[in-house]
Parts: sequence; C-alpha cells; structure tokens
Amino acid sequence: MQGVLFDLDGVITDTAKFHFKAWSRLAKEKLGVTLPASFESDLKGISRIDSMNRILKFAKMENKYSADEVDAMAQYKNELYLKEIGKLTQTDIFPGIENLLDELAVNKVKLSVASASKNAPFILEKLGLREQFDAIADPAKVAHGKPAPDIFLEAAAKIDVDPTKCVGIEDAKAGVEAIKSAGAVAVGVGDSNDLKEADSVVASTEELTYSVLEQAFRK
Ligand code: G16
Ligand code: MG
Repeated sequence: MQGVLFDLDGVITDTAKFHFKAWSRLAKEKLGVTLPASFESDLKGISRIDSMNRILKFAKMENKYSADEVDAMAQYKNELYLKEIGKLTQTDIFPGIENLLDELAVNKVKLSVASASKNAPFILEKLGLREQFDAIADPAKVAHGKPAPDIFLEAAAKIDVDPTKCVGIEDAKAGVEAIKSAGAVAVGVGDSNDLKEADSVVASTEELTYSVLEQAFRK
C-alpha cells in the first residue's frame, strides 16, 4: 500500500448535516417545499448541481427555471453552507482519523482526498488537517461523479501512485463502487450490508488503523 484515498464527508467529518440544513432552507425559501429527512443521506456524494436538480425534481419544478436561475440558487445554497462549515474545528474530526493519518505518515504512505466537494480544501483547513494530506483532487476537473471512478483516479494521479497500489476509504455505496472501478482496494465505513462491494468494512472510523488498511490491501 503506497497511497490512501480518502472520501471526506462521512469519513473525515460529518458535513451531510450542514448540506441538508442549507438545502432545506433554500428549498423552503425559494421553492416553498419542505425536504424529507431522507434527503440528508440521498444527497451524499452527489455534486452540488446534481443535488439542486434532484431537489427541483422533488418540488416538481424541473422545467420552471433557466440554467442561470438554477446556478444562482445553487450558489445561494453554498453561501448558507459556507456559514455552517465556517464553524468547524478540530473537535469535529471523526474519532480515530488523526491517529490514522499519523500512522500512515510514519509508514510513508501518500495521502490524497477524493471528495465531490469543491469546499474540501476549506473544510480541511478548518479542521486543521490541510497539511496532513499530500493532495486534494479537484472535483471541477473530473467529468463524472461517483460511482464513476474519475475522482479516485484523479486523487491517485495527484500523489503519483498507481490506483492498484492504493486503498480508498468510503462511507457510501456509490463511493465504494467508484473505488473498485478505479482499480483500488476499497475499505468501507458503516453497515457491511450496505457496503457489500467493499474489500473490507469497519463499523466506525475508530477502527481505521494502518494495520486494518494494510490487511485489506494484502487480502
Ligand atoms: C460531498 C457531499 C455532497 C455534496 C458534494 C458537493 O461529497 O456528500 O452532499 O453535494 O460533496 O459539495 P460542494 O457543494 O461543497 O461542492 P463527498 O464526496 O465528500 O462525500
Ligand atoms: Mg462520503
């Protein structure tokens, strides 16, 4: 194992609750609809514009607005979201992650972030983790979102490690699929029934250690 490719939301910290809060406010204010709680998990790993389109579809307003109006709404959501994530601190890092990053650094494993979020650099800065990563893949540069492999291929390329020498960590089914199609070894965090395609699954981030990743890689 020469590289580890990290998903952000659900692996390093919980941003889904802030995305949901911002989308809910946008939906209420601009579209007059209330989003069901299921949208919090349904939008995980889905790009900003695809999330916006799913919400318009839910509101039965998919043809009501011009592309510029839709962009403006997505931008407004991002402003609301930025206010929320501006409050993130080191205490919001999931248990076990700081220890894992230290262990990987000691073992000279390169670390890259494979998040669909354009705000990933800002989030890592707020968490005090920016310096721990060798690279952050830019989602604006990839053609297809998860479950396509693109963001994981880009994350591996940025640390100059072949994807087959990497372990990817994900909490979402589409993310695990993306890791596998990129040719990397997938470690899932969460329910093993949901993440069946992963090479190895742990119940929580606390269980993520260098040795667990190395064992998954050698399997
Ligand atoms: C995250 C979230 C998604 C969000 C996407 C884009 O993905 O899970 O809900 O829509 O990023 O975020 P932004 O609007 O900040 O660019 P990931 O891949 O970190 O789980
Ligand atoms: Mg995730």
